[in-house]
Amino acid sequence: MYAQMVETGVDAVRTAADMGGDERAFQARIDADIRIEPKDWMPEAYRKTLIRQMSQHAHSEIVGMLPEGNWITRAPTLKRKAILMAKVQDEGGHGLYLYSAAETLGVSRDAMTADLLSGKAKYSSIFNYPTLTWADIGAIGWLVDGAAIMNQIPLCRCSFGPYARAMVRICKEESFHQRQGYDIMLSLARGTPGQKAMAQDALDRWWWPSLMMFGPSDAESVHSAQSAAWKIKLLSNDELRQRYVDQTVPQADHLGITMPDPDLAWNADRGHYDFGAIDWAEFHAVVRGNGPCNRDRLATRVKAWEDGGWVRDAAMAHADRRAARAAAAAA
Ligand code: BYC
Repeated sequence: MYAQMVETGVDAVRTAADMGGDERAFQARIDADIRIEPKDWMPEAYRKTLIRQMSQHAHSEIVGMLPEGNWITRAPTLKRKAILMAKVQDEGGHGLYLYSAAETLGVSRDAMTADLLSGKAKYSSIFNYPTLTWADIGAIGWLVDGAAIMNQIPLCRCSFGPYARAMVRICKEESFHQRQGYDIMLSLARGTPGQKAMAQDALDRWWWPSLMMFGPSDAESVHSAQSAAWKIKLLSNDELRQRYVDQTVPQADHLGITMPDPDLAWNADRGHYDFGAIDWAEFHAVVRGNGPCNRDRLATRVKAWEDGGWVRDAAMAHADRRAARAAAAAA
């Protein structure tokens, strides 16, 4: 089993035989649903897995601000603009909670940022697609935040305390985001034929990438088995994807628009919707950096980092002066 996993690149799941005393006690706590906190002993691989997932998650929130930020200046009404600004700001906040939660594992914010800007760290594939029309803002809220909630509600019960706690607030905000997106879609779907066509076009372009957000199929997922054993993942990629399809199809029906999938059909025996094959070649191309907007997204983040250099320098100079004054006063 282990050899096979190494050959296929799948993480080997640790068994009791592989574990020393500390690790057995750690796994027993996980099995008993006791949260792990930053100062508790933890296996190095658990720490690394969390840093990988949490930092990717934080990067996704920060990069996720870009496709929607693109429409702030062009929102159709003042009210829609105010709502969109608040949403994009929330995403920035989510990134910051998640970076802080990851820092409790001993990694610095600078190191995580450097990995994002160098292209070493991943972020969600979904943010490498362009927002071509206002309907895309509706589709992102409805579909992308909808997928995010489906994936993140279970994370509120994951084994690592700071991650689980950060997710509680994030999920509440995502739920508002999802509703605002659906509200945009509803207005368009009930609008002129041209507006309804715009809503349909956005669904056509965002549906398949949103299914890809859940990651590779369970058979291909490298980290799932070990992450499930550690209760970082409570539901598998395919389970979450299926729940998402089941939840979202009736919402599209209510809008009166059509899912771009001829194979989509209710399967009464399974009690779930069957759906068509995902284009995994597209997913892998996007994750490897060759999606429609990967280069643009990264270039924008790098520029923002460089343009913000003077702010960081000023903040550091101020902190240094205050520290020097405090030291002088204490002497
Ligand atoms: N895109 O073994 P697997 C948001 C990678 S933010 C890119 O299944 P795992 C929002 C995966 O990282 C949404 N890469 O991995 C923000 C791994 O590569 P590495 C972000 C992906 O970790 C603003 C490899 O493929 N949500 O919603 O067990 C506005 C093998 O995959 C993707 C989170 O980050 C992808 N879609 O499971 C609006 C949630 N999928 O690391 C909305 C937290 C997989 O070995 N993360 N990969 O190089 C998770 O739940 C899990 O990390 C995943 C993947 C389910 C995503």
